[in-house]
Amino acid sequence: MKALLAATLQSGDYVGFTFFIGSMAMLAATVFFFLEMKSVDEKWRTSLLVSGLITFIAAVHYYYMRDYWIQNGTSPTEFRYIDWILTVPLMCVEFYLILKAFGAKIGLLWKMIAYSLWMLVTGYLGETVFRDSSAIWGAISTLGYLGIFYEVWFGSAKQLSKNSNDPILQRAFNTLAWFILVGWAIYPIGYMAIETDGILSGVLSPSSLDIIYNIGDAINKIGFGLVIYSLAVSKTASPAKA
Ligand SMILES: *C/C=C(C)/C=C/C=C(C)/C=C/C1=C(C)CCCC1(C)C
Repeated sequence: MKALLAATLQSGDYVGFTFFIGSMAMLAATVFFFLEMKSVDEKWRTSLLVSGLITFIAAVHYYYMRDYWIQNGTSPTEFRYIDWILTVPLMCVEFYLILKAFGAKIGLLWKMIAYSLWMLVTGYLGETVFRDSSAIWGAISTLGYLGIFYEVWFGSAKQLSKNSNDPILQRAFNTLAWFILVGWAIYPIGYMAIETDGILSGVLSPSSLDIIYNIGDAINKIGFGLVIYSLAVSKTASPAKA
């Protein structure tokens, strides 16, 4: 029987490194967000709770993913997408929560969740069942991504933020919108590294897929949470407007 799985992390296994770093970073971020809940105004606690849940769900999945990687040396695709299908909708909830005070309707949340489910289900199909046509499924998946992108850059979410007349909220909203544009764009690059069929598979080694996804997760899940945290702290210090 193998003792500690951790003992089998080999030197030079950079993908394995990022799985280990990722799981600790998610855990640390979770503790931080949960503990900080008590230091912000009551109406921001749910937002911080959701930030902590996002990194918590990721921490648990990273725990499984790193073992999977160590044992099999292949992508833990199922754990990856189960993680995303829980955490990405929660990121949509974050948008909804900060815009709620300015009149966001629940329909906006459902629309964003529908886009993200479309993006992730079709992305999963492209990585697994229809791997031979991963490029087509990647393109179909990108439509969902564009839907979310449109919502926060030009659509009703953007409009609500604009009309809020609240510079603190607008700053946070705009930063989150940049996360969607730049941070989320990291993922399709990883996807294009898919072995043999990926558009970038000639340039990127297949193992870059997991490294790129892991970097994307760290930036987006922890970064997103920190933006929410700093919004909550600023609003607690100057609660005047909403
Ligand atoms: C915490 C996890 C996050 C923020 C995951 C985000 C994932 C994406 C934005 C994935 C996007 C994809 C495409 C736009 C096309 C190719 C397939 C995907 C699923 C990798």
